[in-house]
Amino acid sequence: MSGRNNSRASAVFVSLGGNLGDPAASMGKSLRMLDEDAGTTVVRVSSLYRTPPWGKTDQPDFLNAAAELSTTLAPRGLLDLCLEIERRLKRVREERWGPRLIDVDILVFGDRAIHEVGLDVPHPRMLERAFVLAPLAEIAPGLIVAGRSVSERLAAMDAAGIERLPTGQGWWRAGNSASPAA
Ligand code: PH2
Ligand code: MG
Ligand code: MG
Repeated sequence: MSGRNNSRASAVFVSLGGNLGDPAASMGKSLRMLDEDAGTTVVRVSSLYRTPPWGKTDQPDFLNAAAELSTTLAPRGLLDLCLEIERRLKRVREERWGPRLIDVDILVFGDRAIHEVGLDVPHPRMLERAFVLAPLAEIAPGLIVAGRSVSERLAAMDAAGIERLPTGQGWWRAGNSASPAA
């Protein structure tokens, strides 16, 4: 069931990405909507990264970022909120790994291991994806996932083509127009 996870806030990490429309604007709106949820606060946000498409390579480069949240939502409640945000930003679910306006994925939810329909935490593919680990290592290099730190995992990985943009960490706040030219 969704709903509040009582009053204890959990440290949560999410990844954001997109490669259609204005992904920086969509990612910024997503973070502001998360922050506006009564039980959820955006604690820290990475810079924006330009990343080559992974999985299906004949599509435009993505922008990606990672954020730390503090939330009193239960994992399923946070998932529902992420999906609702994607819907409000007019995301249409199309082909797997294909182009998208916005994607908001839960990576880590405190120390929880969750294997339910539609909700696998830690995210089962995050450790294979430099586009997830590079922004995450900027905000949480010492975070341990499956026994090793994010920075160690990133160092052992091919991150060719991933570019950290000079946006700083405040790009997502209203009024900041960090959108790099497409
Ligand atoms: N998301 C995907 C598939 N491929 N590639 C990059 N670089 N960034 C993404 O966010 C991404 C992807 C499906 O979620
Ligand atoms: Mg995804
Ligand atoms: Mg997703």
